[in-house]
Amino acid sequence: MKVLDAEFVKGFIRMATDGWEQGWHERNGGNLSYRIKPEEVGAVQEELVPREWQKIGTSVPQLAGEYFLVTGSGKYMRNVQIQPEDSICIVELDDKGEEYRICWGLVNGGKPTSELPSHLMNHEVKKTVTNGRYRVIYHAHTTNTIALTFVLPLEDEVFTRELWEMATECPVVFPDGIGIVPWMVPGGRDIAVATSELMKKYDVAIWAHHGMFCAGEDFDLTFGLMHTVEKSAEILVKVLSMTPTKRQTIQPDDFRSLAVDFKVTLPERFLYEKH
Ligand code: 2HA
Ligand code: ZN
Repeated sequence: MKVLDAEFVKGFIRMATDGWEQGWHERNGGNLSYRIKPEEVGAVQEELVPREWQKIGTSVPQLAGEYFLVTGSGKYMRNVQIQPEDSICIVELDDKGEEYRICWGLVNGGKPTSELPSHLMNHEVKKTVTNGRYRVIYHAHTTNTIALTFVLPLEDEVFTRELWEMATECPVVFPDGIGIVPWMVPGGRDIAVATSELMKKYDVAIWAHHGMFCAGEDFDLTFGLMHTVEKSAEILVKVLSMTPTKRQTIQPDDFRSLAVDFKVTLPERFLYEKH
């Protein structure tokens, strides 16, 4: 089968396009990666031609030998649908999880996303803690979430609670909460380590003054998660633009009732009393 005919590639391209249409991917902002299933690799094997091994810049031994579909460094999310062979690539990892080689795509040259260390370290954590269920890592420059990192304290508890309050579905969609990475230089190992630490307990990590990372089982769930968090952030931005104080809101006991009916566990540390 041709790579571009594979369902996982079509799903990846649709997600990139959806993110572009949301306004989350100015210029070359944002990146996406998918940990490919062995049978999906097998189905497109005829088109895979390995190039030179390159250093990842970190070590992900739990991902040794795995294949990933990833966006290219400097490539525009806008162009993933229009020129997929130029914008995205399939990479294979070596048997130590320290090097990668491109096997398909980036036909005009280039490298995988500059955030490859963050993507792979997040994949490694999520593969381990979900028993291999999670396959998608998504980074976008979500406008309203970024705006909030200038006005809310950069604390997991505050972001989680404030975003839960803005839409009743939120605690059901991300019951484990949201982690916050303070401002750091993007692209390197340090921010990758900080983000992957948070991914041990959360599916969402916000990079202050930069954007968001989401992890999930498939494209729909991961995109839906990012969309839900960003929509909630948009409501909070609107509320804060009207008034510094809410007249009424969802209270801690309301969240506790919701948790019972929707069969989710909401950690008490997010249900603090406000003064
Ligand atoms: O340009 O979003 O974080 C890609 C990025 C880097
Ligand atoms: Zn970014």
